[in-house]
Amino acid sequence: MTGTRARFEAMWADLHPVGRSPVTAGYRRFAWSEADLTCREWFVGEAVRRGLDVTVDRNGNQWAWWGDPDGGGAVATGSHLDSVPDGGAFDGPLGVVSALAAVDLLRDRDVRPVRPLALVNFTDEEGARFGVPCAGSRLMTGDLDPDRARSLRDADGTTMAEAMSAAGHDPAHLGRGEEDLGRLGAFVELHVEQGRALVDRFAAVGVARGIRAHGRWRLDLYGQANHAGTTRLADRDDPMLRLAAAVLAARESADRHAALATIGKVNVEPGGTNAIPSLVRAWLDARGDDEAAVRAVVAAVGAAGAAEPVEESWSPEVTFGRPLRDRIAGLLGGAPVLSTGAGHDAGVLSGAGLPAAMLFVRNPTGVSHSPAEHADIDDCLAGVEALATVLADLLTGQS
Ligand code: HGY
Ligand code: MN
Ligand code: MN
Repeated sequence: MTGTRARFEAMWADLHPVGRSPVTAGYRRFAWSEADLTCREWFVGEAVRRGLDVTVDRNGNQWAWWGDPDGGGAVATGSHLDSVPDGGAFDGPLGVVSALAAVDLLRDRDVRPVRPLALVNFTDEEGARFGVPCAGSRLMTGDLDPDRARSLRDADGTTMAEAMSAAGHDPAHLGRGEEDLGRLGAFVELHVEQGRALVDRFAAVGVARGIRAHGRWRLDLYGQANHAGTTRLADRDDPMLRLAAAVLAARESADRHAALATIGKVNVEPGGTNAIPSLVRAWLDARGDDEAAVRAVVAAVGAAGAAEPVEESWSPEVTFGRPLRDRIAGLLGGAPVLSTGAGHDAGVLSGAGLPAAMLFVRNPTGVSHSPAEHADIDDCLAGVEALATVLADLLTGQS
């Protein structure tokens, strides 16, 4: 594995500084930003170095091909390179770097694919800039309307269409990629685990059972701007009080419905220390074992905040298909099978009917969406080995 270790660490070292905050050590690789474009250029360089043909689909997703893209039943693997604000180094990039390292390993072992292999960097998986997660894969599957996507705005008011155009990608052709989907026979995504299941099982690699239902809603809480020092309490219409009620309701209803609810992003207007806000805009991230539980939490939060939650994205519960999952678990000697509450492009593709699976790599603390996110190099190499084993089987075995 020394060759793999050296190659993995060299790629990791190249990516490591891109979009990393010197203050927090977290990453800010937002879709179509300078940091994201640098990551995209890095991906192309690594692919070209391996003689892979790089294409960009109508939705901006990058594909690096080993074999003829139209060879039929392609196996795809990869993940994303964008991040949440102050995200960790592994969420997304581990899947992309491992895919490249797995190609090297397959070639070391003289594996001769009978079907094409595509390495993919899905664009805008986190939805950190424009608010819709898995935007690149949702556009590809038709799960995200292209007109809605083009008009999504970031915090500065820049639309996704403007950001894409500025990055040199024409947004005019966004939409379901029949041809792109038609090329694929299966998708396998390797991802750092965002939890402690593998730690608790003393296992380096696991296989995904499925993804819990989850979505994002926006609460617009309007109030009456006024002076903090002269407005009597009885005369106030302060939306902050409704935000407080909504946050407490989120925790209470999530607990009651065995769900998870987070309000991690709040915008206050006008944002003056000595002014009662005119508007408090808050985003709810709710997740649960089924849709009913999630929607019960959303309803409770809306009632507490006295505002109708505006749904910005919805991801139904995903159960990855047993044939591919069992084939992979078998290849990996009965690796633990785990469910997750984190969304992934593999879930979007599975929901669109493509056989999809995920491999998880042990995260010693389980912490993610944080600069503290980590995976030990030996576990990363175990992930590459596992991915190469799975790809060798899928690329040479019976489809
Ligand atoms: O939010 C998620 O579950 C994923 O990180 N996009
Ligand atoms: Mn993430
Ligand atoms: Mn991810």
